[in-house]
Amino acid sequence: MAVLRLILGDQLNDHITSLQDIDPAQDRVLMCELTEETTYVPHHKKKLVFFLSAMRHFARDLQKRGLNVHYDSLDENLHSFSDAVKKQFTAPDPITGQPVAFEKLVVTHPGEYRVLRQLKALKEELNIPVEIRPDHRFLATKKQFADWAQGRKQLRMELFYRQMRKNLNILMQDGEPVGGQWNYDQENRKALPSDLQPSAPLGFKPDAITRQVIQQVSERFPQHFGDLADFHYGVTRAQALQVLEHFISQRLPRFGDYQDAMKQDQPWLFHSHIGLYLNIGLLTPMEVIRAAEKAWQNQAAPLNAVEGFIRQILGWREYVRGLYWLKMPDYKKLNYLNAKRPLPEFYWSGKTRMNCLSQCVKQTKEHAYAHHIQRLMVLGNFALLTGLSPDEVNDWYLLVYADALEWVELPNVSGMILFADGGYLGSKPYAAGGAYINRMSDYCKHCTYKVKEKTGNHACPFNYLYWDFLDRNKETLKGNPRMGLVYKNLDRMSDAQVKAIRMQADSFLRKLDAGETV
Ligand code: FAD
Ligand code: DLZ
Ligand code: SF4
Repeated sequence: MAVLRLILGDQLNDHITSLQDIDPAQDRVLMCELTEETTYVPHHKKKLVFFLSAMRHFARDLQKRGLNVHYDSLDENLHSFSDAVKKQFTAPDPITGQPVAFEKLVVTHPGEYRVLRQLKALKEELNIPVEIRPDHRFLATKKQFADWAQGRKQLRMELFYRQMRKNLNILMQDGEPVGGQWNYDQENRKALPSDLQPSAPLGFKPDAITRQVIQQVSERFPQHFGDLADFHYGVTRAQALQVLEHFISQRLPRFGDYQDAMKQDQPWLFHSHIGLYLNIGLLTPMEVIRAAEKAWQNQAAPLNAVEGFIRQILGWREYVRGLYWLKMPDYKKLNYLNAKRPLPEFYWSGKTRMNCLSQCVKQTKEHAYAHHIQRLMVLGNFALLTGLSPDEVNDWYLLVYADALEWVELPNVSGMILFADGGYLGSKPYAAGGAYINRMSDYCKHCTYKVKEKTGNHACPFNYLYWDFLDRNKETLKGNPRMGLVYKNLDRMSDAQVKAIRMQADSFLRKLDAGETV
């Protein structure tokens, strides 16, 4: 009997488990553009173009392979996966005039808890068998992660990463890490020299399919955040592979050195810009890791760069995915620091005198991209220090970045930047004053605030917000062994100093709440 095979928008891979054992003579592949998926958060316009165009290209390629693909475009106005599947079970087949009696629905495990719940509900809703297959694109299964986490008081990415290196024999020799160390991060914190110019990222001219999607997105989602101009992302596997090759040859050698660097008007630096392709299925983590490892074996890139890059994918990416499935659905509700402040307007407009924030928002708006340190130490640090509501911050990160899907966005936001999980993901909050941003960027040179001033009208707000954050959350954070030193420093401050910090932070936060430009 025929099988209906549903491919979700982030499962664009020929080897996806839902396509294994397909019988091209009988089975039907279903792909659908849905109101719910395009609007459950109002995604950045470029993210929408990326997803919808990549989906259309993938469907076209499956059709070229001789598969029977039913593709519902936005014009069908279907709301949810449930509506799209229901239609397949009830609508008459164009040839026989009768609905096809599918034996079952087959789908690969979705990336989001929200969608998993919907797919599970389909069983009862439509009274049909639904087979949810594992997603083999990830390198650790949900169970492997849960087994690793079992009995551990604290989960630490570094330990998980070492285990993954051993399990998969990556950058290993005779059971030991190559070069004798697991981690070369101490070499990976250089500021960018002023005369070093990263090459432009590889871009692609939109083809007819992408141009049509751009038109539709501009008409249907005019109120969504983000610019549509100059869409240059790849939308096929062949293009994603070109981006990977370009990164390995042009940028990987310096990825490590300048991983944490930020520079005025330079959004791309030495990063790979492949997160969106990995997350949608156009690249697989293992092929990316092997390509980087090969570059080191061929002496085309140094170990600090290759190890640092591989750790992001084999370590962080797998770790946050494991954590997401281990802790959902409760993870989404966590708010350890009881943060409640609404998201300031400048996260949309970029209108702030704080140059670092304005740069990061501007780039996010233009490209649906910001690199890790911008997300973490500028946009994230501000959200942490000013106590922004985890729900609002999560929604923002989920909609603004082309690589954002909840399984990876949520642990990074609630865990890594907001410490809303109380320390499952990281052992302490990533809080920092302006000195860190000044060390890693040239933003402060272009800012109206003075990064060296601690208080006063011209002082960099990060400086007093940092101490005010520590002071405000003293009861909750003081017991954290990794915060001992900073609390000792706070305790050494005179009452007058603490009072000045509190007053200045209070005045800043009032302005922020009143919608004034800060
Ligand atoms: P590179 O710097 O070149 O890194 C290579 C790859 O490593 C990335 O493509 C990504 O797949 C992986 N990676 C690196 N860091 C992480 C991490 N912390 N978690 C998971 N994977 C990682 N990444 C997403 O893919 N989607 C998100 O929605 C997302 N939201 C984030 C939100 C916050 C607050 C922070 C701090 C980080 C977030 N990240 C997210 C992680 C990281 O910032 C992006 O993966 C990265 O910036 C993508 O750009 P790139 O491909 O050039 O990455
Ligand atoms: C992100 C996204 C968007 C914007 N649109 C669609 C869509 O129209 N149809 C679809 O199947 N998937 C889309 N996606 C990706 C889904 O949101 C993603 O598959 C789920 O979040 C499950 O991980
Ligand atoms: Fe950002 Fe402060 Fe530097 Fe201005 S001075 S760019 S606000 S860190």
